[in-house]
Amino acid sequence: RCIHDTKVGILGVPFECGQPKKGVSQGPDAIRKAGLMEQLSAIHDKMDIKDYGNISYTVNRELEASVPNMKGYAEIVGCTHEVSKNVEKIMKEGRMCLTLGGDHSIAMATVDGHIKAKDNEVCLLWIDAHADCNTNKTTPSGNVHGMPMALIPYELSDYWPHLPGMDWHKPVMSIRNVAYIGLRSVDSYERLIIEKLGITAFFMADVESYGINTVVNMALDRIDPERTRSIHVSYDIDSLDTLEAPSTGTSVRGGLTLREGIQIMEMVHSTGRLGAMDLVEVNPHIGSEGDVKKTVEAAIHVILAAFGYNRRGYRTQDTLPLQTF
Ligand code: 4U7
Ligand code: MN
Ligand code: MN
Ligand code: MN
Repeated sequence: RCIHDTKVGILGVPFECGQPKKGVSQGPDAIRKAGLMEQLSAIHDKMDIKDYGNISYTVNRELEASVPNMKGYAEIVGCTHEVSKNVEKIMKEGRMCLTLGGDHSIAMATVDGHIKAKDNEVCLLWIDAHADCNTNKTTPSGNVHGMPMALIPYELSDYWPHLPGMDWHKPVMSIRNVAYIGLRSVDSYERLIIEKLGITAFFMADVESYGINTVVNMALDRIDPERTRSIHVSYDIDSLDTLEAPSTGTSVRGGLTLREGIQIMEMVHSTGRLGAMDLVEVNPHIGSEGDVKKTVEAAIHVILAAFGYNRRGYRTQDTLPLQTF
């Protein structure tokens, strides 16, 4: 049983303008209602969890349609700035930050806040079926939840036009400190970007060949060889197989099992260097009641593993009460 304090701040981001399907903004409340706080608190008695509630933000309508092929641009600018400031604040209060989405466009802001709180000593694990590294020139959809990974690293900053209202967002992280796990639906320009920049990417075929344990170790070796950086995990629930997490907007079959999804976060937890985690793309308006329950429970399992829940059970300080045998 972990005897150290675990300080966590939870931030809800009920945002859905980065993609076209209604309902993903209900993700944070669905996850809370399923008992997240209670289950996190039960991990051990030194858990110190604070729910910062859901963010609110204002939208500058003048920004609307100011960048081609970025749907919901004005909302995205308003929301992401607020998210970045909140993540930075929560982390500067000495807490790990758990951000509940919302669609994945918010991750450019959670990573930004983390980088500002930790002076860029951050590495990033992107757990997803998709690579989310389209720019507004390569996107087949115009949906910004398919773009955050192109906004984060400085190596891609020249591929963007001027983004009005986004001057707070400084791409300072190197793509060398980023790895993907779980990819199986990658657009052809995304593949070009991954190969041209040499981004560390473990596709489902790699998970199949090496096993998830080796994949996570290889990923951490590549993105943080000194093992000193604060780890940011951006966890898209659609990394899991459709059977495990059906209630999400862009589900792709042939994904991670829940066992593999949990194992990733147990391994990250055991490094002792998890700084922040996003859990995004849970959409309680998709699928049956049973589908939603399954998806929300999967999200909670993955989160619990990140903050120290152990499938082996916990050690007791007591000795065995032998007289009872
Ligand atoms: B998610 C897509 F074209 N690549 O850009 C796009 F396939 O955050 C999907 O991973 C993006 O769920 C999926 O629209 C974004 C598409
Ligand atoms: Mn995805
Ligand atoms: Mn994603
Ligand atoms: Mn999705």
